[in-house]
Amino acid sequence: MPESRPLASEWLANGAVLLRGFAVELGEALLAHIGSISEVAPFRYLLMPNGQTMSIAMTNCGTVGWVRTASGYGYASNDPLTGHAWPPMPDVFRELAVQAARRAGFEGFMPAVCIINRYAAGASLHMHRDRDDTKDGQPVVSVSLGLPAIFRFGGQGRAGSVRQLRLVHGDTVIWGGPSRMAYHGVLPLEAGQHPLTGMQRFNLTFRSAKMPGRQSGAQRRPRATAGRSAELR
Ligand code: MD3
Ligand code: FE
Repeated sequence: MPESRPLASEWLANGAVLLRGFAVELGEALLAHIGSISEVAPFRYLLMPNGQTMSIAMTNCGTVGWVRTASGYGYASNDPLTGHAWPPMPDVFRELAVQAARRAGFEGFMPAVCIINRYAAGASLHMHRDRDDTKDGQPVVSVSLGLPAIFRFGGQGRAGSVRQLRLVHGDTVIWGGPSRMAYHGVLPLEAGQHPLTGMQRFNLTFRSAKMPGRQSGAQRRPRATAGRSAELR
């Protein structure tokens, strides 16, 4: 693990920390696992509530996975494509996420799921909030692999200033505290070649999944609006 190496850590916003290059040394191992995971749970393009298909492909590993449901999005313990359980989260994934969270001050982070996003040239993610998907007080840890992307993030509301950040291979961001509810998105991926991923970018997000029926009354929401990407457009 890159634990002993001195590392540039940048404060991005309240609760958000960028660890430049934190995952670089693990790049090959992470990508090899992404390959084996996608043999069991293939990348797929989810349908958005507006009927269009997302431009990024997605799969999962861990005890649950992020899926399209009848009424939106949610976690499911089986892959709807295969009917089988999601592949287990590799130890190297979990260790990376736990160490990154610790660096940012989140001791005892326990990721249940890693959502794996795959971007080809032109793929983008509209500004959205991941509202209902993580347990209170737990951060989201995100790892960028392959081609660089321009990541955008704003405040708690749709209005307000949006900042842009270029995330390159190995960059790791911990989104905790108030930042977890910030609007964010990714600009269309610029075409390019990366020695490890070719023409693609991968993003891993580690989350301590909040399962339906296990949340407290204060967070319960109508099914129609439940889901971290309910606001994807
Ligand atoms: C800030 N993924 O999967 S990672 C997503 O690059 C998602 O694939 C982007 O947004 C990607 O939902 C961005 C950075 C990220 C992930 C989750 C967050 C930032 C976040 C959750 C809350 C706040
Ligand atoms: Fe998101």
